[in-house]
Amino acid sequence: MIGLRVEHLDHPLGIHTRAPRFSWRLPAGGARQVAYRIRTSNGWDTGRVDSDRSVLVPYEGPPLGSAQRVTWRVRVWADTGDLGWSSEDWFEMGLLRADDWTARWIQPREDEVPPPGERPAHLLRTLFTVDGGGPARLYITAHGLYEAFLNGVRVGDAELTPGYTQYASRLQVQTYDVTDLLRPGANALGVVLADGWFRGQTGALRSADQWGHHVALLAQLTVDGVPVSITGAHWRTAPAPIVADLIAGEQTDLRSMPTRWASPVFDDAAWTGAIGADHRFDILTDSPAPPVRRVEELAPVAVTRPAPGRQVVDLGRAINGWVRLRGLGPAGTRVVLTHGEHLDADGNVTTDHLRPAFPFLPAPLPAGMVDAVVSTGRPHETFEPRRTTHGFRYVQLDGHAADVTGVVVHTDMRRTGWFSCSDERLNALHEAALWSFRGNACDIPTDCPQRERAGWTGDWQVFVPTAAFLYDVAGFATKWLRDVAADQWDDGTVANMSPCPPAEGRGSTVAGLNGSAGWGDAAVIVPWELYRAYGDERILADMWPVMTAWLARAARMARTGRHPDRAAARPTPAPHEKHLWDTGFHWGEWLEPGGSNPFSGADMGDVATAYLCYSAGLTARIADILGSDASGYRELARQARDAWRCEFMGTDGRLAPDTQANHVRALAFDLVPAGSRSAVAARLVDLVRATGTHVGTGFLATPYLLPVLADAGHLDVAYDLLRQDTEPSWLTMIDRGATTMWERWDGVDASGVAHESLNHYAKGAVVSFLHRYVAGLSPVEPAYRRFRVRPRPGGGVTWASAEHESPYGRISVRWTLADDVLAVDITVPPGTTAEFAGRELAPGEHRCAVPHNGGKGRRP
Ligand code: RAM
Repeated sequence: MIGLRVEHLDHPLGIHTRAPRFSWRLPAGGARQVAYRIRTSNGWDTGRVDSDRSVLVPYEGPPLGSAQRVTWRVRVWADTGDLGWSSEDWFEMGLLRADDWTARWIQPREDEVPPPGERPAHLLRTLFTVDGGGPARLYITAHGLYEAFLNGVRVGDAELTPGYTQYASRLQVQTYDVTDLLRPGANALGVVLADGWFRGQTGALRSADQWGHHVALLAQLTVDGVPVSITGAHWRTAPAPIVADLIAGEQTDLRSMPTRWASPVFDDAAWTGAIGADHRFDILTDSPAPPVRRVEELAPVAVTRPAPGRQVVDLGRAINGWVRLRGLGPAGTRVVLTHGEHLDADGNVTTDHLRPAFPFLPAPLPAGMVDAVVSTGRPHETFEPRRTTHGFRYVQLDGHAADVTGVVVHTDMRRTGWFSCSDERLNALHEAALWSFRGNACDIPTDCPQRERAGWTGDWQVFVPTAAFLYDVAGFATKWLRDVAADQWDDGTVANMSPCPPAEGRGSTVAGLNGSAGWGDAAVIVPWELYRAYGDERILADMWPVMTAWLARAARMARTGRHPDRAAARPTPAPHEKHLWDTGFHWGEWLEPGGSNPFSGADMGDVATAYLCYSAGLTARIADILGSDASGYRELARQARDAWRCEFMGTDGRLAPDTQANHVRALAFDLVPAGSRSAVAARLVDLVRATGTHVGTGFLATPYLLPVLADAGHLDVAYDLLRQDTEPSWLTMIDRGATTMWERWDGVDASGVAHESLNHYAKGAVVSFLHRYVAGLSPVEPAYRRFRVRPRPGGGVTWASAEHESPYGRISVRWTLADDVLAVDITVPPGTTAEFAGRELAPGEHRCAVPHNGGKGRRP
């Protein structure tokens, strides 16, 4: 057996899950599992279990204790015979109880706290001795961002720890194996503590101090399970010569950085004692996700000198992360780094399009993303700002021309999806969507990596199926959903973003913007998509209270309120209005070309009622899976659908509003009667053709546009839209040089001026069409246990291929079209079944050929 995993991680260290789930894969070949047996080092033995289950099998052994390390193996019997025992894998528990901590919270002395963006990081250190050497662990977390060093050596390679969560109720602790960093005798533990999300600027409002006014640290180092170093009043602290803020940037004068400050020999007599702090232990938790890491480095592709003393470095693509500088110049040389996604007409970096602007502010807020460093003049010196992040492609260096390496930073997820085809522009589009996701997966799924960097629910909801094809997002999305749950209001409102900083949540001046349809529905749609991609039922169970409270709120709002326009037009409510959700704030189709402004109070009942129907329907299916009563949700979906029809579908079958988005939703969410589908699709085609075959949808309907056209027999129109290259269209972005997806269709306009974010993955959800229709690979049963291969050639594409590393193993589909014959190579992993051209394919390699009518779109 291969690919042994615990939860969604490779041998996790420090988990809190009391019943971790085991997964394994069968070696490639034709096998199907018929039985398994799991044995753990703490005495759990399942014996032979006749079952084909190999994904997420829960541990049911003796209760697991704090810091307990467990090894496990699995033996599998397949239809081809006994496959024997796997090699050994392990997991280790974290500190599960508050009283496992003897460490106390500490904070550095801060007599005066400068304004956000200008605050120094702090150095904290302690000395301790060890005499014997057993396994050593560092359990550590912070209010702010910590970076730990043992005897001067950096602990681990995780970045931006402890990660971004709803700190009011969830704070992650990392567990590191530090056995190899300790030495007999004196040891020093040092920590750099910066503001991070906890206290630094967050979101478009640039709010700071969202969870507290002071940074703080909690750390406990154990050898053989016994604490040998803990945070407490004996720690020494000093401000660091580093000013760091996630949004503003990081500035340092390397000449002022004490050398060897994290080693035992350093004299910290001039530092001050740490202050004890009274922070919570009961909210400490683990992370179900892999950590953020430096995952890739990029060499510059071009360097220009638009002005004296200035150079502009082009990394060739937009990323999230930072740069590493070498060659910092003679002592005292200062270089200022301005990061951005776009150049102005003179070739300088511009961030004007990224500055948050609001009607209630006199001027747009600063874009930030400016770093600066002053050199010591020492050879081989480097600068790497690890306490900030930037969304950028270009970096402008003023003052000195240092050597630049781009550092790509995001959650270190496993890549699981690939696509390519004969059309290079479609490949470029796929690459842009992929990199937009990579640019927005920095511990949480963000809308954009430069402007507000917030975990907007709607953006992730529309993109999660695409992301789950490209990367293993199971742990990453689970972590985020825990914050969605933590952020939910008592009345069921789901916050716009998670983690939701208090300045944007309940009780804030913008509280009323939370709870929008299509955004809050992430509480239903994201768990559902994770279930589909990974077969994870527990996430459905965990999110059940959240999704049902969200639906109860929507149903209640539908029942109790009326949109003023409707009330004016129809003083007596029609009976169906009890299930029409037309009140509250909604982003609506958001950024729909020519669409209504959500702040105008326009009626968004068509969008909201459609989502009520869709989410209620999904919740009914989830109830079936969990063995709960689905009938109420099925009924709610039916009532919402009827209300939608009564209100938005005329007796002549025409839909209002007469927009692409409304027609797309009607088809995607099954809102119209079966007999009307083809007429609705025909009208959608008319609407598309009336715009000269241009996409007219905004955020919500865009992912469904091409699929509904293809499913309704208009594959040619779907391809025409996909390949359209005049604005608005996807390929306009590619032709204008986009390396990530833009927030707006006119992100860079015809005259080369940038508007808003150039790195928003939402519109990139179109690449699911490449996976599922062009290459033709889509899941039928959870975790791709059963999948469909149905290539839909068109648009002049002569070959396409997709690969997906599913929980059962690697699926691959590759087709070529020649002489009206579609030749398809399919790899079906062990334990799965593929559907192709009306046949069922067993595990193994298959080569199939079917007649094809020259790409006109009939099924092969
Ligand atoms: C924008 C964000 C996000 C979107 C919301 C409604 O500011 O960038 O993409 O979901 O607004």
